[in-house]
Amino acid sequence: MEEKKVIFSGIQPSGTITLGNYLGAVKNWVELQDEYNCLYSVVDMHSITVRQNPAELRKRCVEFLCMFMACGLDPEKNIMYFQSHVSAHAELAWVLNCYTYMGELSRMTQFKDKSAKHSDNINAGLFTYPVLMAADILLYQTDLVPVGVDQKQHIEITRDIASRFNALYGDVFKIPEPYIPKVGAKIMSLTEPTKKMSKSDPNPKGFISLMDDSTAIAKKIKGAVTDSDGRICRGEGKEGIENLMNILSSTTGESIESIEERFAGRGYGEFKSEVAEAVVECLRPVKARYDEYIKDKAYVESVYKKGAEQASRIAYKTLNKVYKKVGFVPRAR
Ligand code: ATP
Ligand code: LTN
Repeated sequence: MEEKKVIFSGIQPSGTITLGNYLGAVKNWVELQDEYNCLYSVVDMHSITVRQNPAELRKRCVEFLCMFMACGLDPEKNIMYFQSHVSAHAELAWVLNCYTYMGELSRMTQFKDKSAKHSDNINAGLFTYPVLMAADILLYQTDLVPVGVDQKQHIEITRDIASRFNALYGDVFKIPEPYIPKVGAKIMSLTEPTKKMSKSDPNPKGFISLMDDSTAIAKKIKGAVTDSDGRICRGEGKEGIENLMNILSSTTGESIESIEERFAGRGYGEFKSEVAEAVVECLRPVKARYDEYIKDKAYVESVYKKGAEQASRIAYKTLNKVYKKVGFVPRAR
């Protein structure tokens, strides 16, 4: 039988999962679970590159895992775990740090954005963030990395690091490909539609949290920034409307063309109501399942315990190979 291809992706437990994370990432992961061997990690180690409140971080990690399951990821079909529970991530990241250049890291746009945003805490972890991400991916001999378009540059640097290492030591790492959805790859902020919807946005009106109730969702969509042109179509200066069209399209499956046709000559009010309804309907079953999982502590624990065990087994195979290649003495048995 042909081996299934490997998928790896991660999400930082910062803030609350947004509609952007769902449509750009998690929703697509669900569609992959039968065809691929998938690993999904709550990347808690990445999240401390920005200061976190410890108690909140702990709580959020569990909430994120419950959210994965509520979105439809089946723990029997996917390996789900907390990054800090598989120490091979940190170990490989150290080695890869020694094969990554300051110059290439300083070109990362996420680093530039985050260091501008957190100018009081530009720590070395923020700078080497992409190296830890490369380790996440390369440990599992990953074929495909499903992410939103903002992460493409990080996949490229992962490929560069892996190729550099392979050129020196032979075929150690599989070279991964990004896997970016056609619609929903970049959901924009509702208040600033030229910026991506972000779960760490200090203004909650900018994003829809998967935890928001239907009234809050409707309110946020009705208040979404648009334009004064009055037409529901794509185009210059239409980022707000385009974003709502993308949201409608990815929540219902209707094509952008069909939305444009159907709403020709109709007003923004009517359009926004339909978008709000589509989002509420799309999130309703997710929320109901989430409420069940979050109550079942023992089950959730069993999921992340098993996930970390399964992930460790795979990860250490790669790490041992790497240690051998770079010349570390094998552990005495
Ligand atoms: P932060 O605001 O803390 O940087 P984020 O909301 O950008 O977080 P990440 O944890 O960085 O979320 O991303 C998790 C996944 O969700 C990634 O695959 C990312 O590409 C995707 N993603 C994040 N925001 C969006 C968005 N607005 N539209 C589509 N996909 C997104
Ligand atoms: N950097 C990503 C989160 C992330 C990730 C990964 C995604 C960490 N490790 C490995 C895919 C594969 C982000 O900020 N969205």
